Amino acid sequence: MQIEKHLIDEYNHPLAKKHQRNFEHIAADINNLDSILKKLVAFNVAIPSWALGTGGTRFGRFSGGGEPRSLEEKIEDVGIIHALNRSSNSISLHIPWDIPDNATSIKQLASQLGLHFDAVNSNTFQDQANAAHSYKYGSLHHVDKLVRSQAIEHNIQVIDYGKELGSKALSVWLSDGSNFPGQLNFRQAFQRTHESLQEIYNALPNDWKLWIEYKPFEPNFYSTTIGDWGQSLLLANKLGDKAATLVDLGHHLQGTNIEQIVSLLLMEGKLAGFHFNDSKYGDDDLTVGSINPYQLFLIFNELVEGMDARGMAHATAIGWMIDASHNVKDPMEDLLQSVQALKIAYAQALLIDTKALKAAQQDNDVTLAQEILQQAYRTDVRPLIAEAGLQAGGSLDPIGAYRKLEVRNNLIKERGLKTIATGL
Ligand code: RM4
Ligand code: MN
Ligand code: MN
Repeated sequence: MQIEKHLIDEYNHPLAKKHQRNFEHIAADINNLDSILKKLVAFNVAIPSWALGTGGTRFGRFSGGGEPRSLEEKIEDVGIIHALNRSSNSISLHIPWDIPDNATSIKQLASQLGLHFDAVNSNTFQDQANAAHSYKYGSLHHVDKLVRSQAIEHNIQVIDYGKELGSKALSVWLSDGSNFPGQLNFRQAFQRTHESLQEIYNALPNDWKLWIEYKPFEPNFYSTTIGDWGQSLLLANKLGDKAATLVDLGHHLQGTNIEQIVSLLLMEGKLAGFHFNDSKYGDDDLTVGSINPYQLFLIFNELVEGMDARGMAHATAIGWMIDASHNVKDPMEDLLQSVQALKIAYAQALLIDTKALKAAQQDNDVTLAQEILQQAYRTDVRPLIAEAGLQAGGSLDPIGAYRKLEVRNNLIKERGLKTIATGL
């Protein structure tokens, strides 16, 4: 299924007047309106191939209908999301959940829909059918060289798939760790991980990056071999310029100051990008901005400030991606909500009066500094997002349009009620 542009225009039409009123109201107070709108139009967030189906927990999974049955159908779903919001122009593949058997036709389908391929993700946290060795006790950190070699080979194969599709980064998340004290020698596990990553790094094309993700716990509950940003950064520094740290918002212990981590990684030129989601307790993989939108805004504040300080192009200098799991919502509605939340946080960060903030910091005027940040955060920027979407050819209200056009019902008719997508 594809959404034709005229259907979006027809949907927008009756909403246009009200939008214009709201937009003019906010626009009146913004000096650099054009530049903000341009940045919002340029901003795109990659959709993970594993998040287009219903997610589950270890207790169960309640699939919805019309889930994509193949990689082609996943790409079509991203095409629908992108047609509605014009801010989701790429897809990130997880292999082997989504193997691009025929790269040429896959690429062609994607480009017809205005999409390209973001980072490719390897998977050494599950055993694959017919694999010679098991990852029960880890992969790149494993005590057995044969297991490590199998995991290294897999990563190199993922790079090869990515090359065919035009990806420019390999994203590695390891579940390697230990469940009980005494199980592992931390130092040696880390050194083996470094050696394994070095082999993978050596296989990267020159214009590629290696993104190293960290996570404090789960599926291992005592230690994770790349457990935090310090460990990831240590590896990235040892490996070289092509390696950097990937921040998944759900991969921190409660109360962690993620925005400070982001600021320092940016300062070091070592922020690879993001897996956006939200969480209340752990790696909950909830809709972006659904639990703690203020934290998201503070992260975007650091991003805008830190990227501007280094002269980086916001839209392209790092990887922007969602990593979420939709257990009770329609995955596409959830993804539309997530992208919308990201654009809201970004727009609010762009509104911050940076000059005044710097002066307040210099004067140790704590109250004023907070006022300046919250002035931006408390601005309803939704008319700006709607205007940017409209200018880019999308819908004034992506979820409203998705529902009005009965996308899910159409997909159920096309694919059936009991389809199950590969993924989380
Ligand atoms: C992990 C991590 C990875 C993702 C897997 C599916 O918790 O967030 O990025 O690939 O889940
Ligand atoms: Mn992740
Ligand atoms: Mn995760």
